[in-house]
Amino acid sequence: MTQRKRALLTGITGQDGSYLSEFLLEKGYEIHGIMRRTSTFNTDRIDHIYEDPHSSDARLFLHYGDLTDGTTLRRILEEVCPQEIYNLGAQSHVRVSFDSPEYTVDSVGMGTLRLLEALRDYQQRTGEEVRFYQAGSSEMFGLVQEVPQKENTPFYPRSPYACAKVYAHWQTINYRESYNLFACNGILFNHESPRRGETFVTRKVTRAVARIVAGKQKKLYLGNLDARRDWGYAKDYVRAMWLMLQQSEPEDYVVATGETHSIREFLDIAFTRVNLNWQDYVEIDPRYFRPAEVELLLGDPTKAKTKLNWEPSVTFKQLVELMVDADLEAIGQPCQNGNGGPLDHAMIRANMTSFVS
Ligand code: NAP
Ligand code: F7E
Repeated sequence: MTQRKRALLTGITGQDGSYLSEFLLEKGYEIHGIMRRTSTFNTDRIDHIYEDPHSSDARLFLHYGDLTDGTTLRRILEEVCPQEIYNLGAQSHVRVSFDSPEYTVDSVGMGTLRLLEALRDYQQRTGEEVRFYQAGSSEMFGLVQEVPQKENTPFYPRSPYACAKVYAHWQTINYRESYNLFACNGILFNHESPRRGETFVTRKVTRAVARIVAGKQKKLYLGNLDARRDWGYAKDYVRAMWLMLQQSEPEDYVVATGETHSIREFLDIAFTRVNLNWQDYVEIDPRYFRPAEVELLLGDPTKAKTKLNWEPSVTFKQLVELMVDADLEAIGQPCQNGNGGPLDHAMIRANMTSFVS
């Protein structure tokens, strides 16, 4: 009987960790995820795929650990003996990284180094190849030096988060070249979904749309509406991570849609989905401005398309609408009218009488 492949994931409880776990389970993998101990449950995104580990069918296993704790990472690696590692764990919020720079750099930068060190020793000791995926970010391009951004576009990071990702990126290359590790950097542009954290701008908007429709929120406070991002669908992006580790050579890849849109465009589509004008609800709160902003990101995914045969499957408009619909559903509001069109305006107004005159 052939042994099933084992994958070890950091960040399994996050947006990408949950989609990647689903994807790998479908491919027949056994999954081991490292999760932080928290005083309340943090497994919402993976509860639907979790099985009692006592069951003989169980293929998803969770281990307590933290990227700031190298001893534990090492122990888990020795126990699990994976064929693939996906390093998705991070303090991933750019604005928060200005408030907590040391912790961000510790988890994102040093965390990656700790994992690479453990992997280097494991591979040297056992002689077994373990393929490594590093979750790099378009934030590394920061103050962009070239449009669109490609694999060889110079980095100009603009936040503690982005500086730490650049460090992790180069350490991954350094370990590949120094110790012959099969280590790949994905340079992923923003990717979103109904599982996106509620404080990232896309989810903040779609969740607010649903809450406004339900009469639970009156205003939406945002920062810089002029920033432009290359937004894709998270489910598509985890497929690219896996594809990178299935190639004959370890390389780095940009994963993006090749389109850029402003926060205003996102607002337009999101509020139009429920027949509202975003201008009636959105207010600017300077607290959401960043000390240094990344104004424009636009990726060139040509390499991923040609070498990995990867394509995004969801358009920008579809992405916004699927996120709005999911938030409406989560709050108990019907997503669409009987004709499959946007929600009925009068019905929304009826639900909003508490605050709309
Ligand atoms: P996310 O939803 O914020 O998930 C981050 C994960 O990391 C969570 O499981 C979180 O655990 C875990 N984590 C945080 N601090 C940790 C620590 N000290 N030790 C161990 N685990 C820790 O992020 P995501 O959107 O899934 O992104 C996945 C990865 O891709 C991240 O590295 C992110 O920086 C990177 N990335 C994301 C995007 C994007 O647009 N989504 C684009 C480029 C790169 P809790 O659940 O306990 O908080
Ligand atoms: O901000 C602007 C904000 O926080 C996008 C992370 O996954 O993608 C993400 O980082 C833009 C910025 O994502 C609000 O100033 C306006 O220009 O949704 P975001 P991000 O900073 O691009 C990259 C690729 C990652 O790697 C990161 O891990 O939206 N914006 N008003 C706002 N942003 C937030 N969060 N909240 C606002 O109220």
